[in-house]
Amino acid sequence: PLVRDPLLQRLEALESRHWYAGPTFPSEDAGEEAPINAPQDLTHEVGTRRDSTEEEVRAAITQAEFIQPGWNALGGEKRAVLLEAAADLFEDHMDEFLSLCRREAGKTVLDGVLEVREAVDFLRYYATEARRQFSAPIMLPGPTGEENRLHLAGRGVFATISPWNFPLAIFIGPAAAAMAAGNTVIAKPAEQTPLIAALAVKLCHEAGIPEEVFQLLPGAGDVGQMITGDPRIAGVAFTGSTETAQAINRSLAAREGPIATFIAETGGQNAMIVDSSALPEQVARDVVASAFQSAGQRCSAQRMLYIQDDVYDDMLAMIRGAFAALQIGDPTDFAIDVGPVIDPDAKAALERHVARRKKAGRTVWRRKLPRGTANGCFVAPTIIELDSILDLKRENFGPILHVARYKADGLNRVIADINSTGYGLTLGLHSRIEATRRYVEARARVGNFYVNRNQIGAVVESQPFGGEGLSGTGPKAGGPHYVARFATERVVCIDTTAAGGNATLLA
Ligand code: UN1
Repeated sequence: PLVRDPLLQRLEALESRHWYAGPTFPSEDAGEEAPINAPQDLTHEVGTRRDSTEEEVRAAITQAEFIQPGWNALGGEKRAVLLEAAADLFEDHMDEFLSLCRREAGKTVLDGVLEVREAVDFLRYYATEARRQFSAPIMLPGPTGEENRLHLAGRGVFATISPWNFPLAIFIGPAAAAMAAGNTVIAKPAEQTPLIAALAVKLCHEAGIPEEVFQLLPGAGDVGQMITGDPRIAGVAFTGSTETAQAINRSLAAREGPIATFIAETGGQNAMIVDSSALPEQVARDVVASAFQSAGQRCSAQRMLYIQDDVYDDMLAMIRGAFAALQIGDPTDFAIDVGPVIDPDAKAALERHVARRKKAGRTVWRRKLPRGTANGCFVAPTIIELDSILDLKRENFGPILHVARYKADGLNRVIADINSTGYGLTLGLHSRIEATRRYVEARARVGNFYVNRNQIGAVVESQPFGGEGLSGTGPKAGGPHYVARFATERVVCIDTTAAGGNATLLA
C-alpha cells in the first residue's frame, strides 16, 4: 500500500524484539529457558520463558508474607495512587502490549486494543474501589460509650493464576483487585503467555508498587501446584478451565493450615436464543461476533445457537452469509477477523470435535483456510447442526458454533436444557417480545444475560462479568463486590468511657 498505517509501522519495528519472562527474584541456579512461539507461525520465536523453581516459589511467598502487613497498612488511598500510576504506564506502553498481544497470543489488532483498554480499566476501577472501601472504616451502631468499627483488610498473600486468552486483562485484573484490598500477590501467568505478564509486572514496579508486593512466577501447572499447595497462601484467584478450578479447589481443601479463599472464573456452554420476532441482520452480526471474534477463545463466547423453527432456514442463511465473509489469517494483518487458536493441542482438540460430529452424520459447514496458514495453529471456522445443547459434553474453546432449532412452544425445554448443562456464564436472547425477555430472564441461571446484542465483551463497571455453577464462584470481575472478596473483615470494639470495661461492669 502507498500509505502505511503509523501504528502498523510502529508494531513492525517491535517485531524483532526478543522478550523474556522469569521469576521476579531469580535464584542463582536458574534452569532452562523454553521458547515462546507465535501461534500464527510456530517458526517465529517471540521470546523465552524460564520456569520458577520450588526454591523460588518458597522464597517469593516468604518475601510476600513479610511485606504484606506494611502494604495493608498503607491504606486504600495510597494503594489507589500506585495502581493508577500503573494504569498510566500501561497506556504509555500500548504499542509493546499490542505487539505482544498479536505475536505471543495471536490476537487481532482489534482484540489487542480491547485487551489493553480492559487492563487499564481494571486498574483504574479497582483503584477507585480501594479508595471507596479501604480508606476509612465503617462506623457501626452501639450504645453510648462504645465505639465499633468495621475494617476491611488484606487476607495475606494471594495467588493469581491467569489464562492465556486474556493474557493482560485477566492477568492484571485479579492481581490489581488483590493488591487494592491490601494483599501481596504471587502471580502465575499461563505458560503460553508469560511475556506480556512480565511486561505488566515490570511496569507496575516502575509505577512504584514494591517488587515484593507483586511477584511473577512463570511456569506450568506444576508451578501452580507448588504455589497453591503452600499453606501460607491465603487465597487463590483462578481463571481458566472448570477442570483445573475443581482440581485447585480439591487441593486447597486437602491442605494443612488456614482455610483458603477461592475465587474461580471458569468455562461456559453459552447459548443464544433467537425467536421469530428477531431482526435478522442484527442477529447475523451478533452471532458472528459472539462465536468467532477472538477465534471463539473467550469463556463468554457463543457455543450454541437456538433458532425458532419458522425462521430457522432464513436466519441460518443470513448467518452463513456473514460467516462466509470472515477474513481468516495472520492477525498481524489489520483486515483479519479470525486468527489462530493458541497452540497445537488446542487445534487438535477442536479438530477431533469436528471430526466426531462429521462421523456422526451431522451437517457441518466449514470455511477453507487460506494459503499461508500452514505454519500456524489455525482452525477453520465451523458451524455444526445439532439437536440440542445436551449433545455437547464439554466446552469447545475455539471458532466452532453449534445450531439447533426449537418450536415456539418449546422455549421452556430450551431453557431447561441450557440450565441442565450446569454451566451458567453468558446467555444471549434476540427477541422483540418483552414477555419473552421476562420469561427467559426469570428462568435462566446465568451470570450475564444479553438481550438483542452480542454476548461477549463485558465492559468493566457497566457489565461486571462472571458465572455460576460450573462457570465459577463469583464475585463478578469489574463489579462493586469484587475487591471486597479479596479482603477479610475486622471489627474493633472500644469501650470509650473513662474507666473502660470496669465502669461497664460496675454500672
Ligand atoms: C474469559 O474469556 O476468560 O465478556 C472471560 C467477555 C470477557 C470474557 C472474559 N470479559 O467477553
